[in-house]
Parts: sequence; C-alpha cells; structure tokens
Amino acid sequence: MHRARVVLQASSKIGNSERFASWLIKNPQAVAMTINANRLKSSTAAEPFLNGSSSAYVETMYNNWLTDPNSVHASWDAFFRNATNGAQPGVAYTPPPNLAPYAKNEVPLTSLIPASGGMPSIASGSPINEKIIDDHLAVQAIIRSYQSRGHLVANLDPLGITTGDPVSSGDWHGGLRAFANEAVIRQHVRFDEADMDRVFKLPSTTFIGEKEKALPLREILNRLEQAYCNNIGIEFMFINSLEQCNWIRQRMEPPNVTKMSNDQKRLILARLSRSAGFENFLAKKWSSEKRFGLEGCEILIPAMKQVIDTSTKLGVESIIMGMPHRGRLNVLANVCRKPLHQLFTQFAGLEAEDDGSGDVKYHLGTYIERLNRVTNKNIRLAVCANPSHLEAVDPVVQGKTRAEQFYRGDNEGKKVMSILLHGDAAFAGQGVVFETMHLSDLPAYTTHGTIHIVANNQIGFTTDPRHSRSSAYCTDVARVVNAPIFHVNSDNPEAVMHVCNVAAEWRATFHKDVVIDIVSYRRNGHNEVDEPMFTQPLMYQKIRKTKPVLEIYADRLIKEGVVTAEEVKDVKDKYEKICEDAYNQAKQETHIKYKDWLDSPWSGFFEGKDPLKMSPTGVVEETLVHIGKRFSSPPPNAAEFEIHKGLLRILKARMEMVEKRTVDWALAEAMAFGSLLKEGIHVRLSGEDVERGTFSHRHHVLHHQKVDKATYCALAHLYPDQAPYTVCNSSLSEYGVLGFEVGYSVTNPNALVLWEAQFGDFNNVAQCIIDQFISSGQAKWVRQSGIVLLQPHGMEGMGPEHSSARLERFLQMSADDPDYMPPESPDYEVRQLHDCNWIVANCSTPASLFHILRRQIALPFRKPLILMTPKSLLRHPECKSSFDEMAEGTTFKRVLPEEGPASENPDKVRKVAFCSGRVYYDLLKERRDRGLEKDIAIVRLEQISPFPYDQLKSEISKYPNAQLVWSQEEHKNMGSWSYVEPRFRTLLRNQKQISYNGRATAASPATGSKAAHNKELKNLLDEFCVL
Ligand SMILES: Cc1ncc(C[n+]2csc(CCOP(=O)(O)OP(=O)(O)O)c2C)c(N)n1
Ligand SMILES: [Mg+2]
Repeated sequence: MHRARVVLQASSKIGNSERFASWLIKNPQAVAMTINANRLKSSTAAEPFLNGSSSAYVETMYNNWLTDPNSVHASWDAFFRNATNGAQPGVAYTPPPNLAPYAKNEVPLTSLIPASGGMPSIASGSPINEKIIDDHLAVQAIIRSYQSRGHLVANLDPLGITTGDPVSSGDWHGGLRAFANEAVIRQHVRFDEADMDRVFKLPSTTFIGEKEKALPLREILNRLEQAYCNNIGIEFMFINSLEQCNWIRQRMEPPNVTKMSNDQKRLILARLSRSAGFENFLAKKWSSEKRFGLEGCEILIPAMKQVIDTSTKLGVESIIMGMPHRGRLNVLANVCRKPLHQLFTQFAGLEAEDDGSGDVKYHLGTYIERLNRVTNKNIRLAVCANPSHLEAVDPVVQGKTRAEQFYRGDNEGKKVMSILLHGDAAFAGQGVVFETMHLSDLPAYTTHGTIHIVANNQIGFTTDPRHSRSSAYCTDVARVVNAPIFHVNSDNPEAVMHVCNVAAEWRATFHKDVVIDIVSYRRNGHNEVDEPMFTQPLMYQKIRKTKPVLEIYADRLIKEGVVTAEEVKDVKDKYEKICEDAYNQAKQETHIKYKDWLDSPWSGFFEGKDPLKMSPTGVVEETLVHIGKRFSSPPPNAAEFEIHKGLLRILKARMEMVEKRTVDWALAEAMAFGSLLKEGIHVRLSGEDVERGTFSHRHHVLHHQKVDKATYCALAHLYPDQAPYTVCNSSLSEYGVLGFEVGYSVTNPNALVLWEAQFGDFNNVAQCIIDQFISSGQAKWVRQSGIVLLQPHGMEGMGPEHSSARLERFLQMSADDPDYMPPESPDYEVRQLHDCNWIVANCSTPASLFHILRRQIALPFRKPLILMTPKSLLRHPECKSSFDEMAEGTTFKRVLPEEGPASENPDKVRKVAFCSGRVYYDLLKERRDRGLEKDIAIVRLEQISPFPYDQLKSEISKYPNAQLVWSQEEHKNMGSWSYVEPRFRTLLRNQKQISYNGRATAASPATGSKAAHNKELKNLLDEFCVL
C-alpha cells in the first residue's frame, strides 16, 4: 500500500503543461521554463486520472499487479513498471495499446519510432519520448492547418496582385522549394532540415498519402502545398460534417488529382479557343458595341461546359441558369449553342416581328434542347432572362428549377438543377444572394443544390474589392449554408476543370450548394467603350503584360507535345469561319423575333386556343358544398388527431356558414383553391406565415397538439384525383421568396402560384422583383406569368407601416393609356386583360375573391394579379357572399353596381360614390346611419386596372342627376385616385366632373395616432354625406 502511495505521489507531480505540445509555444526556452515551474506547483488535481477518488482503485490495482502483472491492463502494467523503475514524473504513463483495428489510412505510432539513433523505444513498459508525440501532433496540426488555411496563401490571382505568390515569397530551410507563408500555415511550429526526412504517420483525416500511411515530412509538406496552396484554394473546414470534409479531402489531396488525359486537354483547349474566338469576333465586327465581354475570364465557358458534362453524366437532364451581363452572349453561343446568326442579328438594330418592347441583348434568356456531345445524352438548357439588377434573377432561377423538379416528380433534384453565375462585386454586395442561399435547404424551396460560379475579375465596374466588401473573399456569403468554396486561378485551366468536376460531383452526392470562384481579371474596361486606366492604372499595367490564357495554355500543350501549333491555329480558324458564315446569314435577316429568346416556352398551352375566350369561373354547388365541408372538418382520423380547441370553434363556424350557403373570405379562398385543385390545377401559396395566415383566419394546416410534425391540410385531401396543393411558410424574405415564386409561376401555366405579403407594406422589400419581373416581364421577354400577389391593405388605425400596400404604385405601373377608352365589344373584359401588363384589384366581397382567383386560370393567357386583401374584413359580419354568387353561371364582376333603394329610383340619386375595397363598408354604414340610402348610390370597382370603362359608363348613365365622387380611405396622393381620375375624365369626356372624397395628401401612408385616424375617417364620411 505504501509503495502504491509513493508511486501515486511521484506521478502526481506531472503538470498539465507537460502534456502541452511544445510546438504551440513560440519560444522553446519559455517552454522549458514553464514545464519546470509547473512541476513544482503541480498536484494530483492537475492529473485527472490520479485524483483522490480514483486513488483507492489504483491502490487495489497496484497490489494486484504486485502479485501478478498480467492481472491488470497492459497500460497499467507499463505505468507501474515505469513508476517503480523510477521514471521521471510525466513519463511513467504509456498510452494503452490500440485494440481497435487501425483505420484504412492509419499506422500505429510505434511503427514509426526509429529503432536506433538515440530515440527511446515505445515498446511495452518503456516510457514514450515526449518529442515524438509532440512532433507527430505538430505534423497533424500542420496538415489541419493546410486544410483550413492553405487557401489564404494559394496562388489564385493570375495577376499576382491580391494573393501571395509562394514561389517568390522567400526560401524556406536552405534551398527547399519555397513553402507557403509560414505564419499562416504553420504558425509557430518549426522543424529542422534534419526532420524533413523523418517519416510521420498520417491521420485518417488526410488523403495526401493515397495508399501510404506514413510519409517523410518533406513529402507531406510538398503534397499539402500542391493540394492547398497551388492554383486551387479550398474553403471547407467550416462544414459541420466529417463525411463531407473527408469527401472533399479525398478529391483534392491525393497527388496529381488535377492531371488530365491528352484528350481532355485538347477538349479544354478547343473550348477555350471558341470562348476567346467568340469575343474576338464580336470585337472585330462591332468594336464600339457594349457586350460585356469575357476577356480575362474566357475559362468560364469551358468551366460551365465541364460542370454540365459531369452533371449530365451523373443523371441531370435539365439545367436552368441565371447569369449577369458578363460573358452572357458567349454563354448563349458556346454553352447553350444558341444559333450564332440569331445572336448576331441582335447587333443589327432590326425591328421586332412580334409584340413586346424587348430588352438589350445581354439580358435576354433562351431555351435550348440539344445533344450533349460529350455524354451523348439529350439535355435542356435554359438561361433565364434577367434585368440589369444584379443577382435579382437568383431566386427566380431557383423557383423555376424547383417548379421543374416538382412537375417532373424529381423529388431529389437528380434530373433538374440550377447553375447561378455571379460577378465578384455583386455576389458580395447584393443581399438577395444571402436570401436565396437561405432558401437552399428549406423543404418547400430547396432545389437540392445549386452550383454557383463566380466570374471573379477582381473588380466591379470601377471599384476594387478593397472598397466593395469587408469580407476576405467575395464568396463568404456561401459559408452560411456550409457550401464548400473552391477558389481557382483562371490561368490554370486544368485546375479549373478539376474543381468543376468536384463541384458537380458534390452537388450530385450531397445535393447542397457549392461555389466555384474563378479568380481572373477583366482585360478591357467594364464594357468595351470604357477606359479602365482612369481608375485602375496599376492593375491594368499588369493586365497589359499578362498573356491571354488561351496563349498560355496553348503554349503549354505544345510544349508538352499534346498538340501542335498548326492544330491550335486550325481550331481557331475553323471557329472564325463558323462565325463568319453566321454573320453573313444574319445579314439576310430583316426582323428579330422576341420569341427566339423565350426562356420558358409553354408548349401546347396557346395552341388551338381562342386568345379571347375565357372559361367559366362559376362552380356547381355540389363542389362548393364538398370543399366547404372538407375545409370545415377535422382530419378524418380526428379521434387520434388532437387539434386546438380554438380551431374546433373556427371549424364549427365554417360548417355553419356552409350550411347557410354563405362564405367569408377564408372560405371563399379555400373554395377557389379547392375547385382549381379539382380541375387538375396545382395551387401553391407561399409567404410568411401563410399556413395559418397573418390574421389567423386561414388555418390551412392543422397541427396535432401532442405530436410534433403531425399536421393535416384539408385542401390536399379533397378528391382522390385532385392536383397537389402546396402551402408553405417561407423564410422571412420578400425579395428572395417573391422572386422564387415568380420563377415558379413561369414554369407551368396550369398552376396558380400565389405569394402573400405579411402586410402589404412589406412588398417594397421585393420592389425589384415587382418592377423588373412582374410588371414588365412580358413586355421585355415575352414571358407570361399568372402570379398572384396577396397584399393585406387598409387604413385601420394600425400606424404607418401596417396600412398601405402602396396600391398607387401598382396602378402607376399599369400600362393602359389613361386617355384611351377601348371601343366597346362583347369581349371587352378579356381584350383588356389581354392587352394589359397586370391586373390590379381591391375586391370587397368573398365572391369577387373566388372568381378573380379562378379567372387567373380561366384566361387563355397568363397575367400577374395584384390583389389588395383585407384585414378586419376577414371577420366583418357583412363581408360575406352567398353560394348564389359563386355557383355555375356566375362570373367575376369588375364593377358591383348599387343594388339598394338608390338603384330603384336612380333619377333621384344626388350622388354616386365610386370606391374600391374595404372603405365600402364604412360608407355603407354611414349612409345607413344617416338615412341617405335613396340619395347616395355606391358603386364598387372590384377591378381597378384595367379600368372597367364599359361597365362604369352604364353605371354613370344610370344616374343622370347625380354628382360623382371617388371615395377612398388612402391619402390623396396614394390609393387609386391618381389612376382613376384621368380615366374617369376620359370616360366622362369633360361633360361631367368627378371629385375627390378622402384623406388629404400626406408623406406617411398613415398616421400613428388612433385619434387622428378616427378624425380623418370622420372627415371622410362627413364629406361623403354632403349633398
Ligand atoms: C443592383 C445593381 N446595382 C448596380 C448596378 C450597376 N452595375 C452594373 S455592373 C456593375 C459592376 C458589377 O461588378 P461585378 O459583380 O464584379 O461584375 P463584373 O462586371 O465585374 O463582371 C454595377 C455596379 C446593377 N447592374 N445592379
Ligand atoms: Mg467583377
């Protein structure tokens, strides 16, 4: 027992810092001093396995060992043996032998200890040498350091401006190849030259050894340099999955991973030659035209083709791309293989053969189906049309991709994928990139992995990265979704292709986003007529001295004997001839066709349809009853499915309405959706909290009160053969999510896609999507969308930010001419709808909602619908409709005429108030309260734009002796007034006037004071009653 205590006491002097890997401490002398000092201070508490509570156990073991050394574990045998032999504190402990088989890539440490040379052996019972442990740990730390930080010193910049150049950054250890910046990679770890030939075991987290389990230090460093600090810089160590990290290491670390066969090299050269040849040709023919050429990043084309080749090999059949201006024409020509003559006609300034106002050539989209010659598989490629607004197309592409996946039943994204291209400045600067990234893993929004490619020319217009971003890389945004980021030097085409292969495989394996950052430069100005030397003189001096990548690569392949100079010239000449022929063909064209640039053709949708014939929107009563009942019932297995008591009350109230043949807003919406679903129309409702509804009125998804994720959606279970219903709470993003839904809506015309703003106010965060895609999309790109924007709107005393959906803005962007009244015709409504850019409505009844939603699909074309929706009206007792207004034979009423006493004696009516939306109910009450029902007629515009001239005309003529007013609750410079006023003037032909009844002008959409709100309303109603 006493001996045991002595052993323990001796061991207890082991200090914590003794186990410190000394390489972590900068100054070795300081290390020695720390160790000595700690030895004196140390206690058993410092050595957890020898603390008080375990000492009794150790004592017992020690006594057993004394009797029979084999009775204890081998590690204790070694420990007691060393301790009793008088081993110094800290060296008595020997790690236990590894009982588990070594992993594929591991070798036992013991096998690496030199048998002689003064190093102590690690054989059982002998103390291990601390330096050996430290050195091995140091090597492991170095490996990890390369994996984490190697990218910081990789040679990524073809201009050598922004990243370190390891070769010129100084020698390391007497004539060895220059290694990466020590401070970054190895921090304070030092090895002597003598250590360089020592063999070190490789941890299982590296694949530099391939089949080797141990390598000399020199070779380890060499291989790490090659993998992490050469022309590829990888950021991946932040990924929270060991499997994924290992997957990347496996593809990036083994020596020679970027080596290509001669055939592959020739293919890269040929593609590069076309990419450069295309830009040269345009420069030659149209030297002063803006085309946002790719010069300096020509490798983008072979890179995209490589991503496509590898992805198609892995099963992808359809790729949807979004990209900005840079190199877009080249992508259309050489990636999509859009006929060159069609591209060249865009330069000719010809008139369009079809309708639309068109767009500049570097914004147009395209859609192509073709054979991929490398994989011999058919592939569909679409480049979405996009506005100038950088990155705005990102969510649109994602929505379109998601829709294609959905309609094909491609639930895992194996057949359809997206590629997004970015400029460096825009990728870092535009918030919608982040918003789009955040959709990438959400159940109803994921596209199962996007390949992002950044054409990083290290400049944005005239601003260099030092002034355009605070992050180290332009790609840092991708870290939030754990996407691996591959930075690659564009002057090394084979490295670029390798990275493209790995990215495509990553996407096919993990179905998560990945980024390829092609670090390149911009040989010309921002566009071809820009002078870059004004602002980037030094950069451009460097660029002038930099050889084009085609030349660099061709020289390299000639030197390697892969191609001859003649072959290089031949490829170049042949492509020039192709361009020349297309140029001559383009000269024959007399018109351009916008339809050639459509990114989402709806094959079969328009064919054989009368463009002015609308299907009925009324529905047989049996359908209304069926949907109503299902929507008012708990799940069929209600006994097990416990729903909230409050919801039971709501369902009961719904059922009572069905029994009374009436509907409120929520029920009418459900009936519109349900009847469309019955007809095979997919309905998708997306937005913040839409499942329940901001105002707790919708409740499309019922939640089991006891079981997580157990939900029930009645609308998804109406009929066995119905279309699918998607209702999905979105991320808290307007720009991203609305963009997504726009992309979704352009994919399949037989779907009703709706986006709901939490409050209408929030739509201005998505203004770019509204302006650039929804209101102008068809005019610019002949692309139709039937998207519906539901926008809670109304002055209800809730303050400036929850009142107005900015109705005036939508109306102001309506393209119908205020001075032109279309001639009357039987198909007036549908003609107007055909010609408008969108529909703006502020309905006042559930039946109007029902019909206007159904009309979206009943139309023989698609138009966006901007719908103001109610808040308090959701529960207003008078805001109800009867089944009679929705049944077969009924239609949407653009104008709801007066039907009360005033309409019975119209000659006596002294005032007609025209209005729209919820103010109707205030007017109605006021008129009733003041007994003016015979004197004032109220006419509602359920659809404001296109302006229902025809129906308003007959309403006006009905009341010859009445003065006309427009009543609105919004301020005078807001709401509908500025839209309706000139149109009424056109309608009235100056024979009569219409005056304004409503709030005064204001800067803020609504007052923050409830008292002021009430006063304003009172004024409005007082004025309404003045006769
Ligand atoms: C949202 C938005 N803001 C500003 C612009 C004006 N603009 C056009 S290109 C450009 C620079 C883009 O730089 P980068 O993203 O690096 O692409 P590059 O032109 O270098 O390829 C700017 C600021 C724009 N098109 N979109
Ligand atoms: Mg740039």
